[in-house]
Amino acid sequence: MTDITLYGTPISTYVRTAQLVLSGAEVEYDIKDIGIFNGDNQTDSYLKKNPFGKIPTLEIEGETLYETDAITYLVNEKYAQGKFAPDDLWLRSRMHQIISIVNSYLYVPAVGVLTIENLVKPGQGEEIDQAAVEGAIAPVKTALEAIEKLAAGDPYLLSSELSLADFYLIPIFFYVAKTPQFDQITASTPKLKNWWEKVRSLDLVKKICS
Ligand SMILES: N[C@@H](CCC(=O)N[C@@H](CS)C(=O)NCC(=O)O)C(=O)O
Repeated sequence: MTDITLYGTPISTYVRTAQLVLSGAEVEYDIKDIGIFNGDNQTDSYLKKNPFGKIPTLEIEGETLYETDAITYLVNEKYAQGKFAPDDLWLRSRMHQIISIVNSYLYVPAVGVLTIENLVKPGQGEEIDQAAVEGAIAPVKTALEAIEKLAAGDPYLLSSELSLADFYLIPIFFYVAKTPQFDQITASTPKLKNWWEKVRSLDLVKKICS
């Protein structure tokens, strides 16, 4: 039992982003499973912690913190001496730009559509909505091409060091790499494809995304 609790199910990409930062910072924490397909995230007790019913939520030092950007900021500053954000102002701004692209333009078509349709619905005996899948390809490609242009680092997105931007994109690649559309959506982003081949074998990534 620790005094840090992460609420959420570990299949969630945003929960995994929080876990990558927590584990990367070597923070010990407990995870309290809050499912998103079984209504756990809509119970009165969870909505008191997070009124939007989203996961993750972090409880720490008697405080409740939700929104992945806030959680990763706190954990990185408090426990990792800020090492998952580049010192250089421009690189740090690029990191926030990539995170914002993930949140605003990539997450819904990549996770909400490609991942749910291809990887979740068949397991629940539901039919894949092929029109939705087709419709998600262009917005995913636009977002990945934008990130590809900003990803000037080697081997990681911004530099030779992992940053929060990597931690946002890794859990999404973990799923979309398993979809039949992966080659199509990464056809014009060879750097990202190469990046994924490297990061997927990191111990930290294997520990959190499996
Ligand atoms: N803005 C939120 C988004 C988190 C989010 O969308 N989480 C998904 C799981 S990956 C979720 O809670 N989905 C449940 C739902 O929308 O009902 C954050 O940054 O934490």
